[in-house]
Amino acid sequence: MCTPTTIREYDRQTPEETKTATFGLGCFWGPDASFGARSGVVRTRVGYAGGTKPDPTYEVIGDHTEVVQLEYDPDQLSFTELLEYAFDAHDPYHQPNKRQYQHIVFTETTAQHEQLESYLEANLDRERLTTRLERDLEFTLAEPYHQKFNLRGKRWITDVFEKAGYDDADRRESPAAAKLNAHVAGHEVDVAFLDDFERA
Ligand code: MHO
Repeated sequence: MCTPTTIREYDRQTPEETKTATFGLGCFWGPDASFGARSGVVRTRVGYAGGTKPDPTYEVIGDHTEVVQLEYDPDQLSFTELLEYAFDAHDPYHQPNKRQYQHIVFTETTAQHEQLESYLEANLDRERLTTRLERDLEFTLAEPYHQKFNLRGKRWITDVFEKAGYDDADRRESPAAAKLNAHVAGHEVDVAFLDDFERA
């Protein structure tokens, strides 16, 4: 059941140590939900990255790109698996003209960078690759309006978070919210509290 208690309990049980991964895959609402569905993805948030202009916002995005940022449990999921999902989720040989929606794979550590190199070597044609590969990540959170966008207007869910005492930032960072957002977007989500989840 989706109650304030189940949400709080689910969020309390999350792994202590997570790693982050950040991808530009077009409009960030989609990957927020599709990555949120994956086992081992603990938290999701959306924002702007990949540009140089200070303080990007949705209205004044400048030269930045919409990105999704994931916190994942390295005991359950590897960066290479996330790369598989990310490359399945876009065409690596076609880059949208609009910078806002471009494809970018960020690597934040040497280990991630090495995994990316091996992934590319094994799976893709480097010559034709148009996806941007970037190592310097400066991430700016998107507005609360864009976080877990599929929950927007779903009062029967957002009320539960409110009753649990969560504000916008708490909900954005909530592992339970990531799973619920994925679920209402129509993704298969393997989480016990969703088994008997119904619109109240
Ligand atoms: N064309 C989409 C873009 C949203 S996305 C956050 C829309 O407005 O529905 O860029």
